[in-house]
Amino acid sequence: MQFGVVSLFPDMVGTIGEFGVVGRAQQRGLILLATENPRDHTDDAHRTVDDRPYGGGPGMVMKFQPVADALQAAKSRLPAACPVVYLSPQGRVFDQAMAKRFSALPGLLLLAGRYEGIDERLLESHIDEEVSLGDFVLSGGEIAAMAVIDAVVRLLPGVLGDDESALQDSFMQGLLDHPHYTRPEEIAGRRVPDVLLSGDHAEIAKWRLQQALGRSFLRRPDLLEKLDLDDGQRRLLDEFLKEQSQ
Ligand code: 4FM
Repeated sequence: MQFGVVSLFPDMVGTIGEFGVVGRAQQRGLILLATENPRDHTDDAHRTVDDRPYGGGPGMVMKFQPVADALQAAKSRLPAACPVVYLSPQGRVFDQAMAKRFSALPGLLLLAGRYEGIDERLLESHIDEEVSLGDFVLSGGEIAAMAVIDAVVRLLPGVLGDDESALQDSFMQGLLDHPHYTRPEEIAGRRVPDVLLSGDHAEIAKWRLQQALGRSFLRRPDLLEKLDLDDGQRRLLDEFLKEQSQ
């Protein structure tokens, strides 16, 4: 899969390809990451990419032309029909389902803005989808673009090993993950739950599902409401809540 990112800080975006899962995916040729800087699409001596907002007020707005030209240049080096995604708090909230949808595409072109925003006419003429990581304000879209790329890359075939890909299951099922433990068995009087030491893999799987259901109910009831629990899951959750209340 090919990713393009239009950003005034291309070196920042490039660092995602240096580490961990995404780094390995890039080394192995499973993804291509290319950046395009609007500043390289200016023709004045100061290489101006921003201007004052019409109507006044504080801050600056990204100029139409350098961003439009950078998007065009990035597009020309990506597969045809790559959607252009703008990262901003005004967008639809990113989730695992959106990551999965993006992961089926041949490529994705992400626009990371800076300053107070981009000229609205860019949204109308050049942007297919506006996406938000959540209800908070970053200093620019780069970290959001990097988060989207990271979440998408881990879903691409062959990127995660067999061990790692099992880890996807919990959130992929729409639930929070279960608790994790490693050695030693006891830390300051806190013991690893007995079931995890039992070697009974069916019981362990049941306990993990129960923990995932219970934590989702307590911390993220919105996630559980989207699911249609079967009788077995319902019973596990009821049992969790009964034990919780004792
Ligand atoms: C976006 C700053 C555009 C400047 C931002 C411009 C954000 C978020 C975010 C800040 N992006 N989810 N939340 N961006 O805060 O995606 Cl021009």
